[in-house]
Amino acid sequence: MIYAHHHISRPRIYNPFPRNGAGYQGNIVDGNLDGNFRPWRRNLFGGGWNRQGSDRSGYVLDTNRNGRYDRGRDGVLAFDMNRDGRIDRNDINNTNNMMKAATGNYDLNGDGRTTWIERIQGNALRGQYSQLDRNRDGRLDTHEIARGGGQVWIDHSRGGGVSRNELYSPYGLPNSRGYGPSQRLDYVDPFSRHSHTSNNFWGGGWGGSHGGHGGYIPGRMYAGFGY
Ligand SMILES: [Ca+2]
Ligand SMILES: [Ca+2]
Ligand SMILES: [Ca+2]
Ligand SMILES: [Ca+2]
Repeated sequence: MIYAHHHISRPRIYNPFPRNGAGYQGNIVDGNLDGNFRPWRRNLFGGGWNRQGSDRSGYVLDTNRNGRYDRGRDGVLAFDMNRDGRIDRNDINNTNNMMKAATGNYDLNGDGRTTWIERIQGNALRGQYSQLDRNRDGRLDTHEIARGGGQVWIDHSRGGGVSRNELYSPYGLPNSRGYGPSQRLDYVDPFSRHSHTSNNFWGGGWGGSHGGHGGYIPGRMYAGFGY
């Protein structure tokens, strides 16, 4: 996947017609969940304006496939990391940290060095990830996410707060135009930084298959629609 292997140059694309249907999408690490109005620094890999390691960050599923986080459109992966029965922004930030740590990146605050405290935290987070990844294939699939209590947060109100009615099971997400629950989150792969969604009701139709309308070729991005 282009998100992991840099020998394939990843184009910087502004796609005026983002594809909203099923298929592959990139994951944005350290996504700036409060929008693009702050002077974050540019993400090295074109993932938008981020401040790495901010406690306001999240692990974004770029479901409208434009390379940046869009509040109310894109999903944010959310586990109840402190197990207090509710999901808040700390959980969401720690989910982002866990997804980084899963790949061996323990520089949680993104300042370019890994302290011994980050190493301890990162080790623990990596352990949490490997418990979620029950079949040890490196990815979290729908069942693994659900069994771990994971949800997808879509900030419909665009205010940055997490409401209960903004949290979705990985089995039933609205798509990035707000239709739903029409999609299933098939898996999230932190190593190659992509995820995949399928249509629940039109599976195999437009955008639902690998080689069809929703097909995906590394290095290219298509304007198309899932419906
Ligand atoms: Ca987006
Ligand atoms: Ca919590
Ligand atoms: Ca650090
Ligand atoms: Ca797995």
